Amino acid sequence: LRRLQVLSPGFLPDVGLSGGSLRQAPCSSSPSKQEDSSDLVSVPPHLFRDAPVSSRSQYESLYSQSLGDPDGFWGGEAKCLFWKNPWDADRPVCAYNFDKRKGPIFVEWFRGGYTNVCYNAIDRHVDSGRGNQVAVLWEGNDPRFNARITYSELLRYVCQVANLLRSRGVKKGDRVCIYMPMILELPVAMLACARIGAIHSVVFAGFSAEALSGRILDCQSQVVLTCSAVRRGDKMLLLKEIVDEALQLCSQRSGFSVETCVVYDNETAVPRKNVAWQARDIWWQDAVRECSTSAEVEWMESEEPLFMLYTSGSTGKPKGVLHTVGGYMVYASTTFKYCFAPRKEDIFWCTADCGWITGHTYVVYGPLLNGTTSLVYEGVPAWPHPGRCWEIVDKYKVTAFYTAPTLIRSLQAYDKEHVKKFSRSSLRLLATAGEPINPKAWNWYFDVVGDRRCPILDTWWQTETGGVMLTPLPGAWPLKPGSATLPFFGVEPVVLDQQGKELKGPCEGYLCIRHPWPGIARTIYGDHKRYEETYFSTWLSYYNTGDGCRRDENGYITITGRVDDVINVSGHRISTSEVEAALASHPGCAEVAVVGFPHEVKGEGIYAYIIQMDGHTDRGELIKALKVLARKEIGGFAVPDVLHFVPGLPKTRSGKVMRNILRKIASNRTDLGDTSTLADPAVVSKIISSKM
Ligand code: 6R9
Repeated sequence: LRRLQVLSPGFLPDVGLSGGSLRQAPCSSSPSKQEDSSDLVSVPPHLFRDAPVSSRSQYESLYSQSLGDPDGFWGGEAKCLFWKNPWDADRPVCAYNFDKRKGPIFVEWFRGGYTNVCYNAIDRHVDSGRGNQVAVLWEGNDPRFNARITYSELLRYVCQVANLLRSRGVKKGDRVCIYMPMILELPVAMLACARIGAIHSVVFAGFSAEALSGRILDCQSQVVLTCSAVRRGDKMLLLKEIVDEALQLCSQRSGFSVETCVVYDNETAVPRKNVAWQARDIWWQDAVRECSTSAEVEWMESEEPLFMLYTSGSTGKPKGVLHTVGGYMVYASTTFKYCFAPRKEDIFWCTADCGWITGHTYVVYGPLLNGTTSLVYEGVPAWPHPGRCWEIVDKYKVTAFYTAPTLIRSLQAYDKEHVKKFSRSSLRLLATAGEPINPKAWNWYFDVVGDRRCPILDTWWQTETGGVMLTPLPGAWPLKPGSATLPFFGVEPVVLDQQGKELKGPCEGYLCIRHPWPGIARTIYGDHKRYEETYFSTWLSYYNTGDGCRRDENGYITITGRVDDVINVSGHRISTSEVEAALASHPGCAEVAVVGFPHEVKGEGIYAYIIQMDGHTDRGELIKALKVLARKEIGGFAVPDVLHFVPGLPKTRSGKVMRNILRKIASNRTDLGDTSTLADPAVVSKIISSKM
């Protein structure tokens, strides 16, 4: 029996739960004991009385409207933004084909409408008298450096950069590669592109020259925007050197040469005179100074491209996921409004780098489209001390904090004191994205960081979805640790079984989406066939997310991980994240990654990589305890065959654990592929040498 934990006596959650009793999910192969041990958590809704949605019943009726009358719902949301020309009234707001058998896959929203995302994110607020409000707060890696820019100032700055780009020949439809650290100029550069209709391709400034050159070549960007160098934590990154090397690779490999490279002079990291210079290079500051502070807006048809962003698939080269103007703008704006229920005085801090989709949608576009103040942080989370994040929260009175579970897990390894010594009283909302959050990390986030006052939005979505797809809405229904709960408006998730049959009620299977929502990516740049094959071929007539999920009788959806992370042990389908959650709940365990490996008897065995918590010494006891936990939380079949203690895990720079590498190490394979794009490539050999 599940206990409903109500933290505020006056608040009864608005769900059809009678006492909260739960049946086991019907799929015999779905071990869900791990979930049974976690309670539903209700947070007193007083912090969100003015939220656009404040109860589940209100959500249900708006949700049905969004599915039943997309024209009414999305048309209404789109009208909150400025359109130079309205979209065609004589056709539906959305036209699409999700079924290959009926012809090419396509999605279109708001056809015939003309707008501009930069205009909506900045000019609109200035025009309505909010020019003096702070648009972006910036905190440097070094706590002594910070800056703030109002909407009016941002408008002038963005216009200057737009003019600079135009003066270098950039026009509508051209690709501009942005390889910059988290300085104020990064959002400025993105918005300047959006203003003139150029397609920005932000490449995370942590990728190698090799990776950067591949991305520049793929989209043939004639202009690159970068920065001389940056300090992150104790490390110095010489970005301009990396760009030079990448551009050399471009010309060596295919004779492609970039015409202009604009370099922001970051004197706090490296003096100007130390930066190697080429004929194509110009200094950002020198060039910007010469440019006018007003720039015409390029009015864009709704389906024209806004940006592309490269993301890795399970195979092959990175995909340039392409988003278009109208749909992305409406989706970024609408999801931000409902999920984060922004108030005028809010300070919104999303820790994601603008090099990832979360940075695009919830550092830049979502907050600015809503006229909110967004915080940009240049540094790393636990530097120079493990409490840096909470110090920043207090310094700027941050009201909403949005981060990745990996950050929570890494901070959780330190003493609570590093959190508790900061007040955090300005916080009213916490959120996560990017990977499953295990209940232990969730509870730490909720108890220690949020003092059990702040709802946690576990938001599930993807680069391809443009914005949040599954999420709790703050204060509107009880939370469940580890579950992204319910679909956002206009999103109709379906759960399929192995045969592609839609499952009803509580179940477990493959997560797909039935209809398009405005934020769905329209294609993979230059490779529409790959788009069709990746997302619309496994299951015909749905968008295939590639994730597995479980739905309970409350309708709550819990992501069980990428489908390829599912292992099959003696016929039991086990999600690796489920085993991970069980093991990670032990206090001696700092981080865990679980993969399958070939096993003579069981088909697949379970191989667990464990990072032991600092100060926890008795390994023998820990091994025993972990086995007991897996057995207790999931079942005997879920007890790992191998428990391998490692000093670190191979992670991408956005913090995702690269399970394919771990899988190969577990099966003694040596063809580990390219490990150079890992956050710390050296960790791989450390893991191999620690293998018993
Ligand atoms: C936004 C972002 C997408 C993949 C996605 C899924 C995983 C994201 C999650 C989550 C469980 C969540 N993922 N959010 N898994 N719970 N709340 O991260 O986009 O980098 O494209 O990654 O991340 O596996 O399919 P992206």
